[in-house]
Amino acid sequence: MGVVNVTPDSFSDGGRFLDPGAALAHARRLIAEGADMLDVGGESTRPGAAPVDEAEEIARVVPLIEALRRESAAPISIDTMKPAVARAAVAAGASLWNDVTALGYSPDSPAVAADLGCQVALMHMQGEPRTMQADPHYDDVVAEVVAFLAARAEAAMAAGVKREAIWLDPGIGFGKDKAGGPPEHNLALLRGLDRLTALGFPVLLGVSRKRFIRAIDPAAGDPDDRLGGSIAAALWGAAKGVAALRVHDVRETVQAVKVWNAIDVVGE
Ligand code: HH2
Repeated sequence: MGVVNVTPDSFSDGGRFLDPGAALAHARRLIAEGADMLDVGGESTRPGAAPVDEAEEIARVVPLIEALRRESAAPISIDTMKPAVARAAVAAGASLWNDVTALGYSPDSPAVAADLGCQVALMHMQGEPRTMQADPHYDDVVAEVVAFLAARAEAAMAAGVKREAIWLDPGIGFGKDKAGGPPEHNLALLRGLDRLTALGFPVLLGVSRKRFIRAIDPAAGDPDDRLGGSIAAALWGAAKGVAALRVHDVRETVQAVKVWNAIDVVGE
């Protein structure tokens, strides 16, 4: 899943693709590089990010989704917490609602997801983006994240979302590990991915360019400098059976997964 952020302030590529032409060119490039799906977002969820008005978010993402739909069959995911944005994006051609609030932003979200009939990715986050890195706390991060996602999947199904439509995501970097502290929560979640895949839903994993890489390698201060760590964590996810990797560097990740797969097949 290749990331297309149509935002002025995303943590790794904010502002680069706010212009519709630049966003479309970037999306085309990710498809050419081997992305099986594109994740289009019009609101940054990085720690401290300011919320975006619904109409503004729709104006950022819908023209891009429409343009992509005209020229490519690649599935499109909409990265939004707002039901109205998901509705507009699905009408424009998106087929997956990627919600970092696991359909928890609005009481209407589960019913809207059921009504849209699209796929839904439910992600775990502690707190909300503005403050989530201040002081996250867990007694047992893996157990709490797995229990939360299982409960959100139940809530989605109770509202009418089909079981086959649900993806789960542990939300690496979302209310995990105090800013500047050791990466304990994120690493525990990566180590414990088996316990999430055991729920039987496809798992989506977003490790690309995230801050926990800098916590391990302080030389990786700039998000663009985190490719090696991103690929290492992506391959770990692949080994644990995740169904999709949400990445900024599609070409490099596709190559890494291909090589890893080739070795794994020979090894069987
Ligand atoms: N990470 C980001 C955004 N959306 N969605 C899911 N399901 N999983 C993730 O790990 C995830 C996500 C953060 O990355 P990015 O889009 O590059 O930054 P920003 O939120 O600042 O736009």
